[in-house]
Amino acid sequence: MVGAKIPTMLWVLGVVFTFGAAAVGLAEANNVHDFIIKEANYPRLCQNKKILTVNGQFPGPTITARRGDVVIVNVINQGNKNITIHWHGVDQPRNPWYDGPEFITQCPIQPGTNFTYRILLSEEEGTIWWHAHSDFDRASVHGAFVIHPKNGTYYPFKMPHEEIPIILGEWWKTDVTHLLEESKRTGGEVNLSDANIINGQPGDFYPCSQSNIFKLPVQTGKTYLLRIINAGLTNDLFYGIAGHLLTIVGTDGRYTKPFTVKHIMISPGQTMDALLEADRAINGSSNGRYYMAAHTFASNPNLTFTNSTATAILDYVDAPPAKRAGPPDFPNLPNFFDMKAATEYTAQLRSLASKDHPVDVPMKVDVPMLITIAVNVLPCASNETCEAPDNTRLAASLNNVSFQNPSIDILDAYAQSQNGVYEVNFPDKPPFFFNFTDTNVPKELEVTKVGTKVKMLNYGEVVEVVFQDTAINGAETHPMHLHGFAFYVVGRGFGNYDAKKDPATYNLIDPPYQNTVTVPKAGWTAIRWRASNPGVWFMHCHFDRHTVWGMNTVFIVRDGKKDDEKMFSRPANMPRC
Ligand SMILES: [Cu+2]
Repeated sequence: MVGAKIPTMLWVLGVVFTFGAAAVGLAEANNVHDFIIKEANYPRLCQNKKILTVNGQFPGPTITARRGDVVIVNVINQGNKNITIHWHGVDQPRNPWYDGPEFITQCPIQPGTNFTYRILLSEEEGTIWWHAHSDFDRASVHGAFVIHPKNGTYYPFKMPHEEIPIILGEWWKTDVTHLLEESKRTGGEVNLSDANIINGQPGDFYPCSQSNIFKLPVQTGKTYLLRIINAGLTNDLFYGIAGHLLTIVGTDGRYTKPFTVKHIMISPGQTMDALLEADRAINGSSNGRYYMAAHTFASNPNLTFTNSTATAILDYVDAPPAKRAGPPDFPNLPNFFDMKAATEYTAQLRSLASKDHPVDVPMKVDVPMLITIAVNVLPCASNETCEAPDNTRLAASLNNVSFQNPSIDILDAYAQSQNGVYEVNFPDKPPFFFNFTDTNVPKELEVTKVGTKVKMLNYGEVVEVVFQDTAINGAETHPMHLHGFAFYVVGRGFGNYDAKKDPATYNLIDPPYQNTVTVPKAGWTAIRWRASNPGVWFMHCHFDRHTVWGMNTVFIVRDGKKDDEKMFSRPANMPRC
């Protein structure tokens, strides 16, 4: 029944399906977690606030696993609202049932009920993360997901002394559920966060925050692996550490060719693995204490943005005590609008492409798609007043379709061949061609169509998506995230994509392999992947307000012919809508 060629992970799964949940394979025994969703009090910025948490922790607990493991997470919803959890960066081969986005692959987990996720790791190695995939719950329900090499294999770089998750995020004084409801009611912009944060803390430049600033104790001569995650809802971020360089060795759960920088730019949804050499105990002006800092990269200067600088402290525990009194040195971060710094950083990302970590870039494309990205408006209903310009309601679209969540999940509708839940006509190209990135966009292009349209793919087809940003309502970067796959980022540029000229500039040798790509402001990005993962897979902007406005679509990958090319059948415990 199970052939020798099938990877271990599938073998474990075979055992589970054959003998039922009681016969949990050995690989799973030590990889079971209970995630209790509950409210907890967190004082920040001189105010007490109730936030939704996992196990009362903020940021949430780190999951640690090895490459190829099966990880089980029991989610017990003791909160007061519906929730789902997504395992961001896990391909979940054949296993969309446990991917998490609400109304895409499951109905939400209702208060007072439980749901057990079975997370199938395959080729991921490095840092990924997990987060809520319902409403704005991700603001406080998130954590690191660290995947170590298999037993007997090692990092393709020097073994670090310690590994530290650095989770960048945002803090709102207001309740994020209220924030979302207000923006839906008014149709206007979502209110800005009150601070950027590092590991849950805004740091020294915020009132009532100094005593709880995150401190990273280091020893001279040791190497540290920072697992940096942007868990924020809204902000691309610059991040750096005073007096220290960062050597980037991975992104999105894959290794990169190492490169050394003073600072990084990281978009919501992305992860960056950075080696830090602790070699400056006595060289800085404060002797042994250095700020790490993060602030917003604002690609659209016409939008207001969180102009907060979050700080934490790198603290040499072996620095001479008498000299440790002064304020820490502060890193030189690019300014808020420094497009050049952001672009130069991103351009350095390359796959490691070694013998042990080879690339497999598809050379032939079966399904070419050009997808325009836009922030749009919709008419305000006759009985309401809306806050977007000219009494309109903000929306967002891909190829001029603003995605509407269905009332039951698309995966269930697909698996049960239920009609009327979604349409299969998501367009392969935009409905009109215009000068996409010119700032004088015709007014009539601001309004979008709405619908629940998906793109059907055959098993194994190679897809190329060129994301094209548009200047409709202002150009800006968009971190586009694909579930179920990582993809090669083969090209990018500014202006309008030119199908005749631009493919000649592609990197098909060692392009970065990512799950969240930053599409440049008024520019384009080309990604390629092979659709060899049957199921229903969400694709969306990782700015959460754009997601709720509809900057999303869904790929449905049909089953292949062979048994191991088919989606697993529906687990019995799926929540009901
Ligand atoms: Cu976006």
